[in-house]
Amino acid sequence: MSSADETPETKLTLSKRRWAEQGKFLTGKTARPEADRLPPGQHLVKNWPVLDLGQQPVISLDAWRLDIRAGVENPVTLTWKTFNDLPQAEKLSDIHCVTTWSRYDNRWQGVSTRDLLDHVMPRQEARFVMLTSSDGYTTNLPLSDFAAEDALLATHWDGAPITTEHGGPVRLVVPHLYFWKSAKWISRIEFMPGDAAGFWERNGYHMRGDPWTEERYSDD
Ligand SMILES: Nc1nc2c(c(=O)[nH]1)N[C@H]1C(S)=C(S)[C@@H](COP(=O)(O)O)O[C@H]1N2
Ligand SMILES: [Mo]
Repeated sequence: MSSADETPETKLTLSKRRWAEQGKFLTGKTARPEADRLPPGQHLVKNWPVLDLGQQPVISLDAWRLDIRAGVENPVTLTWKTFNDLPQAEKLSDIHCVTTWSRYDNRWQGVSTRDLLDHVMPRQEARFVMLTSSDGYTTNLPLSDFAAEDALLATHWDGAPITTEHGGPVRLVVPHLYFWKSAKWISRIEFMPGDAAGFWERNGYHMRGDPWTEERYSDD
């Protein structure tokens, strides 16, 4: 509800104010002592394993599209050019896979989810996100986790374009959740008022997937 004496706001300040009201920036990564860096039940690896459903779609940059149309004030179909015109970010983070491997210090470049959210502006009632990928994979997560400070749509890892097997040209990285939430070959992002299960979530895995509290499997 709006009052008559409401201060005029730009779309950007409005979206920022909504985030603040909903406490969306309060979740995400916090500083941890090195000894607490590895979540329970995880072991450290130096290599980078490949995990997917076995289909690794090869997508040319000309053909690449990212649809963000559902549940937003500014629906867009991004091309490689319009995606790369968004502000560029660099993030350093650890990977935690539910199959118990973790990999430290991954350097990612791409577009931060916060800058993407400022661009598309989820509707006020949006609370959850559904991600769809070119291999048919889907996964869901809370909007507050998608909007974490170190989450991004990554195009580069360790200074080079992300390879096809690891989800290039563009994959999501949400480092504070198990890695199955980090959709490779991302092609669609939908914002929803209620939660809905993606591929692994329909197959017994947790709706949120916090490695620190071992949210591996669903309780029911
Ligand atoms: N599109 C897509 N994204 C996906 C998957 C998949 O099968 N398809 N697997 C997920 C799982 S279970 C994990 S552990 C990570 C693995 O990413 P990596 O192969 O780059 O290590 O990707 C996640 N994202
Ligand atoms: Mo996984």
